[in-house]
Amino acid sequence: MSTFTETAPLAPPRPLILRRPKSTTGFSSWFTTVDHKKIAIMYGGTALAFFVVGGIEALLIRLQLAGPNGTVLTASQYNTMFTMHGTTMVFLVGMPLAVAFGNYFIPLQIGARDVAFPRLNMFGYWVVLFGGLFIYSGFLFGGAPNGGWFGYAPLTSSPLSTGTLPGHGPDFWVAGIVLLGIGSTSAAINFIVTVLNMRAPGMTLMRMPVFTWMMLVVAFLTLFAMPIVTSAMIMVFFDRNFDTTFFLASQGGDPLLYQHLFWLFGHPEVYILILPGMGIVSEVLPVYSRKPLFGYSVVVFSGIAIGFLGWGVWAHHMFATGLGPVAISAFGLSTMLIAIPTGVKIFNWLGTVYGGAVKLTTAMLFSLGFIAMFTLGGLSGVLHSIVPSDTQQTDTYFVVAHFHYVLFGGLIFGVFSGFFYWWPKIFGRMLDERMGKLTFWAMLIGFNLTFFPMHIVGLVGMPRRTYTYEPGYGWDMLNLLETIGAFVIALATLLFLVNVIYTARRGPIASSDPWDGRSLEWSISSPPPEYNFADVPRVEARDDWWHRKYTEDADGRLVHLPAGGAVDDAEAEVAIVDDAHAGHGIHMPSPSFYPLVVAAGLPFLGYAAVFLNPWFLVPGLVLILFGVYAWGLEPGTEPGTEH
Ligand code: HEM
Ligand SMILES: [Cu+2]
Repeated sequence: MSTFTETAPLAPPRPLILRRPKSTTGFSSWFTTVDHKKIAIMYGGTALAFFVVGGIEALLIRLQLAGPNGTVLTASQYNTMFTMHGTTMVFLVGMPLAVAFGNYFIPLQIGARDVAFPRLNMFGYWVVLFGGLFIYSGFLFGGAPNGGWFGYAPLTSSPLSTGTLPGHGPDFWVAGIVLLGIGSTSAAINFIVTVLNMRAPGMTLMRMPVFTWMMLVVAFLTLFAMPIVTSAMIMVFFDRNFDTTFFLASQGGDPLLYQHLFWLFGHPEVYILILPGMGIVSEVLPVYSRKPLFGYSVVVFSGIAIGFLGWGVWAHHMFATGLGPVAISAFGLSTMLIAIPTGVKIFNWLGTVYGGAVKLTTAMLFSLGFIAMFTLGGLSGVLHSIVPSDTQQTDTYFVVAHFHYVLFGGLIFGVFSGFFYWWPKIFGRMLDERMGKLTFWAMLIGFNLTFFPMHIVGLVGMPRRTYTYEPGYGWDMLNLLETIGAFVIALATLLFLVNVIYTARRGPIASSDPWDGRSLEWSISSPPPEYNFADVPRVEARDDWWHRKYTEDADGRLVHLPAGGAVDDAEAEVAIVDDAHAGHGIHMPSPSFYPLVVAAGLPFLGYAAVFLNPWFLVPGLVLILFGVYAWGLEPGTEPGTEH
């Protein structure tokens, strides 16, 4: 029989190897934060930095092609530039930007205090940052990727290809994509669980804001698409290093297998990049049209339909490979089909604006620009789905024009719309509208100047991934225009950054609801407190916040509700004070070191793969195992911390 010699402690002592970080403010807190809003800002800042880098690469490409016989880059540098440009824009700009907005606004829009897995969230961010730096470190250590953003095997997989692809370029690319896949999968899992499990009472799925809906679809696409490309990467890695022959035709392998795997990932990836933009636009248009979104459920279901159909069209990237008439007819048809839900969405957006009290703010301009540019890109996409014309257009600049209309028009215009719309909520200050409008017009004009002529040079035969060309094909003038346009886009981007820096100090303070918004994020202060909602809201309708502000009189006219409605500035102040008060007793997850430790171990595994040097595994595994162990033992919330 044992006897108690002292009062038993309530919980067994925890073997904490490092002291738990306490601070949620100040510089060091950025390395340990688990706050979804701070992590979102880090994602956004990182993605913008990579946008500048990818943009500089684009400018170098365009300088090289500005006139015939360009000498700005060597052929091999050119290969590196377009590969890194594409890889950067897709994996280090597009996906992280979407995750940034999702991270910030999914919890706010569904009335949650955080995402489901705050530390996994933090982990995902650091993996993406380290993964990006890892790929770029190829420039220092033996060759940056140079096999194009689709890294076609056997170009990238054959040991024989060392002649065409000297150095470690493909190795960095292969390992880097796997790392980035780990990061985006973490975010996807978090979004799915957050949306499905953490909605405020009354927030049914069909009351969710469209942005959150689209991010849910994106998260599922990411979750299913990344394993496919990861498998392909591992096979390339094995072909390169361990004498397998998955993709080597000379030894019984099949290069087409790589293309199937890549595009089975790659086409859904395109929707991973565009659906967030569609979601943002679906938030912005109703607010500045002062009307509810036209056909909410149709917009949601067409988004889901795109999510499903996007899996059935991958082989339209392979029409020129001789798949056979039945296969290409089927994929041609399924590709035409996907234009239907897309067209339906465009119709709904126009229906939202039509007859509305439209206010042409910068955010609204970018959303309208999105619709126009994306529609043009969609139309040239339909041309690609017609197999005979695709056979002419494929791998020409016509394709480059098409996918920039879709990606730049769909992703970048959507994201800029989101910047101007949500900036006041995130940073508590308004961006300058005059500078913003100038940014928009410069970007719209620069964009069309850059990419419209690409349709024409493509149709008259300029191949994509052309390093240089002779004069006399009729390409010179158009290429010069494209280059000038690219610099106009660069100016527009610069102006946006100036706007950000300028308004960080001088910008007017934003009220909690500066645009008279419709969704829940506008019901709390700008920026929101760490715990988001002092009282978890009870949701009674779609556009709940709007319905708390307005009602209809007997004649169906909108009436502003005096009380309980929009918080004006004075009330917002009070609300903040109240929040701080109410915040007492709300327990938020505590900061942590360990997700950063685990993430820091992963690039070492990458280097081990690139250099086939097992010694890199040692620091990598030490960091990962220690980090995972400590993370596992650490409680989610430290008792006795402030929140
Ligand atoms: C400043 C604006 C941009 C300019 C001037 C630009 C220019 C170009 C050019 C000229 C190429 C073709 C290179 C070649 O085939 O030799 C290219 C390729 C590409 N761009 Fe852009 N681009 C811009 C922005 C973007 C954005 C925002 C995205 C995506 C979100 C993007 C994604 C891609 C991709 C995926 C490729 C294909 C790379 C490859 O073939 O491996 N670009 N870009
Ligand atoms: Cu596709």
